[in-house]
Amino acid sequence: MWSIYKVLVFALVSASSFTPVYVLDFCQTTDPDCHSHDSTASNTQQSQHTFKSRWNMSAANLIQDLDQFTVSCKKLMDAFPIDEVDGNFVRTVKNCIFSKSIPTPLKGPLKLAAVSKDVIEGILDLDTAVTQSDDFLHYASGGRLLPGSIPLAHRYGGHQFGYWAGQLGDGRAHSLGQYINRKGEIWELQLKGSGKTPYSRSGDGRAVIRSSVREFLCSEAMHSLGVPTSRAASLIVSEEPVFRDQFYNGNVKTERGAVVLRLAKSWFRIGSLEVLSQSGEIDLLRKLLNFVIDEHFPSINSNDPDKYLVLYTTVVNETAHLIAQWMSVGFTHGVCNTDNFSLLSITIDYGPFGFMESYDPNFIPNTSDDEGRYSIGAQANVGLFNLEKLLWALSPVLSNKQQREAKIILKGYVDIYQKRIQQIFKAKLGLLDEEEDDGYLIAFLLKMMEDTQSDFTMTFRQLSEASAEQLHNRDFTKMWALEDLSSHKHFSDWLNMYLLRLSRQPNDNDADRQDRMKTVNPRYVLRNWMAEAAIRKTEMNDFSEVEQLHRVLSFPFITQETAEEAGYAARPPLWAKRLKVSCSS
Ligand SMILES: *[C@@H]1O[C@H](CO)[C@@H](O)[C@H](O)[C@H]1NC(C)=O
Ligand SMILES: *[C@@H]1O[C@H](CO)[C@@H](O)[C@H](O)[C@H]1NC(C)=O
Ligand SMILES: *[C@@H]1O[C@H](CO)[C@@H](O)[C@H](O)[C@H]1NC(C)=O
Ligand SMILES: CC(=O)N[C@H]1CO[C@H](CO)[C@@H](O)[C@@H]1O
Repeated sequence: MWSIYKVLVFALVSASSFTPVYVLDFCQTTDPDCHSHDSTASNTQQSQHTFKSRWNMSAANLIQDLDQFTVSCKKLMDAFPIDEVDGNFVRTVKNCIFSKSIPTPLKGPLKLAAVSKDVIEGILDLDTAVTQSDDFLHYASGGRLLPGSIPLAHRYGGHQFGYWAGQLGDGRAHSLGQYINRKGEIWELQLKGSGKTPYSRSGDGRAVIRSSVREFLCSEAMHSLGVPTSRAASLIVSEEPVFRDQFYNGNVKTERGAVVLRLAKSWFRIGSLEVLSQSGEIDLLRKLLNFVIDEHFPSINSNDPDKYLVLYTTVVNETAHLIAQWMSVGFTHGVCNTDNFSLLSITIDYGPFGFMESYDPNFIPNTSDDEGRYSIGAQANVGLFNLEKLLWALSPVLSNKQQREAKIILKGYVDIYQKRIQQIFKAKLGLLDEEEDDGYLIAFLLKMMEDTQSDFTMTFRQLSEASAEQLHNRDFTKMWALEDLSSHKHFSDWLNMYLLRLSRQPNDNDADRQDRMKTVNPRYVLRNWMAEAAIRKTEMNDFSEVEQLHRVLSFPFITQETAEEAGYAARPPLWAKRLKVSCSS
């Protein structure tokens, strides 16, 4: 297996010809505030300003009444045969893509623990005020169905930890239907933790507060970091007892059930295709592919005889880009099975994920993953594995010639990934143009970070915040990550090389470099200890910290007073080191 370090060094010694990207498009182009420069503004002012300019929509235009909010299952139901059997009992399902499945209401009292205004208003066109109603609590937790909703559970399969696992499917998620918003975008709404489905296997169909807080916060934080991801609209907690063996050590604890209302343009996965190929349902495979192409890949011509090959090419490219973006912020997914990999190449299924703190290519967020199959450094390779499985799933609808071409395309994956990684890390260092030694400069830095266990996020951030003069004078007061890094015996060599490299950028100045770097190097990421503190409070019905984290992480590139006071950019507290990720969800 590769590690990111090996991948980088490998890429960096050889690669040289590509177009450099000066400022990475980490944010939504429609989002004027995303690239705004560092400023310590008061949070409320800042978010009000941003909310307005983000949507440019007066409250009067938003839907005020939940009865007016309808979703539709028509497209999905018209496109595919639906499981003929009803009922939420576990079974093997054939010849369909979905089973009808009614959510099981959570036992009350229910409480709204968090809501994403960005999603509620910006995607769902709803006035946030409606989330304060009892109706919303029931709609968004599975107790009542939205107008038009016929809840569905999706049948899929997948390779888990390297092996074919057979039928998997939505075991605790229900698709409520699609919503087409004012911008004409199609979004599929899902509840997670809403009870058993035909695909629950031995599970209880529930999700606990712990894992739901993590999914809510992380999916929204990833969006704000500019990483393609599913979104979260709300988090509702209940008093329903749920039993979990958190560390798989026989120690079962009673936790509380929770439901996240989440959305994505589509929830189809590599495993959605694999299950059809595996069971020889080739007509249905073709139907699903045509549907996905028509609905989500408008640039692919549906009459093109090579359309499945073009789809494959697109997924290979976008998966490489997605994983490179994960690496750029130290995100480790934790369970990159083929059924947790989206066909639209967005991040889905937040489970035992983690943001790497001390730089370590072997960082593993899932403490039970002893082999390190899904360590941060292995992610690029796992992406390749999953794309191989995708190619296998597509083979029945590809001619021999197309299969040969697809294999060549797959070979190109490594190259796409490495080029992207190099662009990203150059941008993280503020490098313009191109020089032969750029790769060496990056690899050198990462090696020093590894040796000194420097914090990944804050090393890059503090390099952005330090002026060239400060760097030159090694004036790292309050820059704890750079202090750690500078203990390396080769630090001065590297620093001299870096400063010289920066001084050779004729169309640049130091302030521009800093500004540029601050738009790609976040100051705040969802560290485990931060999530943990919010989880503990949420479990006691105190939602203030979830809200605070959600707000802070919506502007990860901007220094914020509340975040500084909370220590979100400070050296992690001592207790954080002893923290184990809660794996069962
Ligand atoms: C907001 O929308 C109005 C009307 O559609 C438009 O005239 C105005 O320029 C927009 N403002 C911004 C900041 O986009
Ligand atoms: C590959 O994907 C990236 C990210 O979505 C996109 O910007 C780029 O244009 C794609 N490249 C090709 C050749 O399609
Ligand atoms: C963590 O890794 C172990 C060992 O591979 C695996 O059995 C377990 O399912 C993983 N946890 C999650 C939540 O995926
Ligand atoms: C977080 C999450 O949803 N992970 C899923 C990934 O896929 C496995 C099956 O391979 C599921 O069991 C997990 O729930």
